[in-house]
Amino acid sequence: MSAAGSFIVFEGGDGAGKTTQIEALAQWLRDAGRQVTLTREPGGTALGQQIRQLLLHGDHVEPRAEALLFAADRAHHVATVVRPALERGDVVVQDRYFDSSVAYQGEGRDLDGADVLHLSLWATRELHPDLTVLLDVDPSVGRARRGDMHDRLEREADDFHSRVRHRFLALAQEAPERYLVLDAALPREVLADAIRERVAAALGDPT
Ligand code: Z5A
Repeated sequence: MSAAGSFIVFEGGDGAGKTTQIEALAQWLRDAGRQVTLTREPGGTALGQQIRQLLLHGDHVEPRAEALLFAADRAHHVATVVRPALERGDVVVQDRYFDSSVAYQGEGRDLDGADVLHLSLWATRELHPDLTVLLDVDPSVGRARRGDMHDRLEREADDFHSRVRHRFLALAQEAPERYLVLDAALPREVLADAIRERVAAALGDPT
């Protein structure tokens, strides 16, 4: 598990509002006197930035190579950023983690989800989040919010994004005690309040 600190992950489809909610949560935690590490995958390290560029803005990548590159980013990120922060006692608030691999590569790319998860567990020496906030978004809503900016995965068809969405929901149903699932169409402040309430309970009230 996550040693001294706490590990909170945000997941969901593109345009779900993860960045918006992560920033609000991090500010609230800092105002409450918590040390926060805000990070993301892919791209939470210098090496990860290069992997991110290849994955999201490069040419075609074969599905198995794609899964391995996300796992390589994760292995380096967890070892050099996330675990050290947790060992310091930080609250790590992270945009995407291994559920994204299971949903996008396992379901979207039609690889074996168990294989994809196993790869991430190996890469991270089995570091699980303490809490995963899943912002559940209809792909058409997410697409409308994103506007004209489309990376390599965002350009995939609606069917791909629907399968990804349902895999995220299935993962949350398998372990409901470790997830907070919210309708991403709710107003920003309603979502922020619900997230704060759950995080406060998970951290033993940081205020
Ligand atoms: N990926 C993968 O395949 N496998 C993996 O293992 C991992 C990732 C880790 C990373 O994209 C891509 O990598 C992602 C999955 C894949 N691609 N796809 N497809 P990213 O990290 O660059 O971006 P993203 O995760 O797709 O998020 P995003 O598009 O940046 O959106 P967001 O962070 O979830 O949302 P936002 O930026 O906070 O909000 C989007 C807009 O909506 C913005 O204008 C907000 O003002 C607005 N917004 C936010 N909340 C609301 C509410 N509640 N109501 C109305 N409007 C709102």
